[in-house]
Amino acid sequence: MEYKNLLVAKEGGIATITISRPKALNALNAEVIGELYALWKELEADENIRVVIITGDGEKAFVAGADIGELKELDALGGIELSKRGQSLLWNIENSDMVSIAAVNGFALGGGCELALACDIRIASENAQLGQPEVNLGIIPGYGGTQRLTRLVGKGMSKLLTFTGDMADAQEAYRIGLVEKVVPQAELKETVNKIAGKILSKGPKAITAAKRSINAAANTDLDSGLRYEMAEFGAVCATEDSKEGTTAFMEKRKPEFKGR
Ligand code: DAK
Repeated sequence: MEYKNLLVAKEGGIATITISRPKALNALNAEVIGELYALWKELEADENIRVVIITGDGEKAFVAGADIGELKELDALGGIELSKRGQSLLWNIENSDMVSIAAVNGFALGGGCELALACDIRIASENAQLGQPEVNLGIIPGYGGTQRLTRLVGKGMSKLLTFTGDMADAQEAYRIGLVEKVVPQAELKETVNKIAGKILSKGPKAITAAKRSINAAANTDLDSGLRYEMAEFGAVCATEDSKEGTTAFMEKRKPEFKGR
């Protein structure tokens, strides 16, 4: 499929999606959401792709939010439609067997911050600014920001950012756990590719099981989470990859994982 607002590059198991609406700082209008939804499905169907990097075009913005011009025109039904598509896109990203990394290369505001929050890992450039400024517009986060931001940085910090609409610069975002690493803009791509490559070198089944188990931690009580981990652990023990990984260690060689 052709995408008007997305650049897609695939290389050795890694897909990089660049959201490209430079005139609106890569803001998410309904068309971009629809394209991301379709592209995500396309990547899911490609069994070679195991890590997806999401970034924004240019050096100024990751995604500056939902498209405010479009939001202004929304009626109730339109709002529900947009919400359905956007929320299921982010749910698909969060619950995918593929690992997602947000390369936050500038402003990640509102829906842009929420997109980054749905990814597994966030790496920011030094010029990045993240926040949920929806209250400035008289609305609240609508793509899961109140939930995912709170789980990541805690209730108080989530409220501070959301109630004030203030942006956190990259260092502050790192300090509060909103991003996992901060690097100079010139090193962002290389850093993210290196992390993606490292993840690719591990057993695919193990990465998926670990992702599901860690996601469960945010959604369940400790006892249920531990039971979930136990079941996933049991399942990976039955994979060829777990035999290969442990045998390779004993034989002092590098494992060759097959994803089985
Ligand atoms: N939407 C549309 N256009 C945007 C935009 C946005 N979010 N952000 C920036 N632009 C456009 C600007 O209008 C400007 O266009 P021109 O005037 O050149 O035509 C161009 O991008 C460059 O922006 P600026 O001239 O403003 O650049 P500055 O460097 O001065 O400022 C800025 C950069 C990022 C601080 C500023 O652009 C800004 O404050 N932007 C808005 C950020 C924001 O409030 N984001 C949150 C949007 S609300 C929902 C789910 C989710 C949501 C809503 C509903 N449902 C489930 C229904 C989410 C809501 C949001 O994200």
